[in-house]
Amino acid sequence: MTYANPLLEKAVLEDKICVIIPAYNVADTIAEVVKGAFRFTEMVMVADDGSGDGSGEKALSAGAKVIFINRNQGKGNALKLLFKEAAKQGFTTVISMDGDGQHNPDEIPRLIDAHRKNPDNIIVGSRMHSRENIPRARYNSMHVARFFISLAANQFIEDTQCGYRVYPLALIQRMVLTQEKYVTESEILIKAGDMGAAIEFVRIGAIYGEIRSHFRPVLDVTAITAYIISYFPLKFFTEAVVPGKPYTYTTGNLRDRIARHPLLDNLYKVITAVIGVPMTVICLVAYHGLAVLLGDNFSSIRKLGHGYYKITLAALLLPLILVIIIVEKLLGYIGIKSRFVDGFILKFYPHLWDVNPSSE
Ligand SMILES: Nc1nc2c(ncn2[C@@H]2O[C@H](COP(=O)(O)OP(=O)(O)OP(=O)(O)O)[C@@H](O)[C@H]2O)c(=O)[nH]1
Ligand SMILES: [Mg+2]
Repeated sequence: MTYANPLLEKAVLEDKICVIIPAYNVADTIAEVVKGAFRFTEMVMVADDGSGDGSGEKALSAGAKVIFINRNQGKGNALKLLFKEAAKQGFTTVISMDGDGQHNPDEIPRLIDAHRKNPDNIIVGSRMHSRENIPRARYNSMHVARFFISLAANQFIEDTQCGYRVYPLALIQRMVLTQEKYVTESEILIKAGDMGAAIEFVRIGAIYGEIRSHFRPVLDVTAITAYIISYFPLKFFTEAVVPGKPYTYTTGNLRDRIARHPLLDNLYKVITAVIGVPMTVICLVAYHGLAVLLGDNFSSIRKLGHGYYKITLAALLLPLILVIIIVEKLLGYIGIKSRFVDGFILKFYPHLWDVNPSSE
């Protein structure tokens, strides 16, 4: 095997890093991605999730170890299987990447560099600096998601929706992953950040264009949003009554226990979405009222230094955004192009966090 950089070879072998790729109907691109990854790692593992186009076979011929899953069960399930398999084989860190050609393997060394500087951190590729290369609706949903995920994770994460990441497996093993499909990756960031782990970003290229996506803008964005909203009540209840405690996630906490039962999990998501707006107002009252008695409650919000009102506003405006998006879509059908929502999102979902200094 040849390595682009001989020093890297040593780094990879010492750190026991492997590349993992969840794959679903990516036969056109997977072999190139696997071969590209092999330039920097000694092991590439692919989870072929019931693809009907021979993706798994293509990955096998390119030299990857392939886990074949009979029936399609989503990206989250594939990632969880890959984490387990990597740990079983003695790897301590994994680099996850997409198999559809959106992640350039030549950027692996930059991720490994960041990992070597801070081996306990999660490193996430960020595409948010290249807004012009990202479809408008996708960029808007990424911008809103990052506001709420950063809030739950107690730090700014520039791109919360990118699957090109470095995960220390010891950190992953400290959390119970309860969500599926595209929600799992958001769940990981929220739980890691809310346990006190640092999440860094490394800027990478944003590759869109002709690439086919399985991401369903309405259903998958709704699923991610529903989980984030359902994560908040326990976090902010804890923060409201326990001063100086910004990190609230503990393995198998009440939210995890609710998620053990899919029906209960969905019911809880519906209830928290419905009571979301009044809860935000109750939190506002507790933020000011209980502070008189408890001092530094809601410490994750207090340490941002912007007060509570920007967060209240962002939460309260979420339903309005949905309405504006629907109206803009309808206007589009009769030939009227409106981009009002873009400015609205930029204004009301601001960047409130200090940036982790080791990030680019
Ligand atoms: N194993 C598995 N992998 C999946 C599944 N859905 C998507 N993937 C893989 O996850 C990666 C990202 O999937 P995409 O559907 O492109 O989602 P995305 O990149 O977040 O969305 P876009 O930005 O719209 O491309 C690709 O490598 C897919 O093959 C799935 O159901 N099972
Ligand atoms: Mg994609």
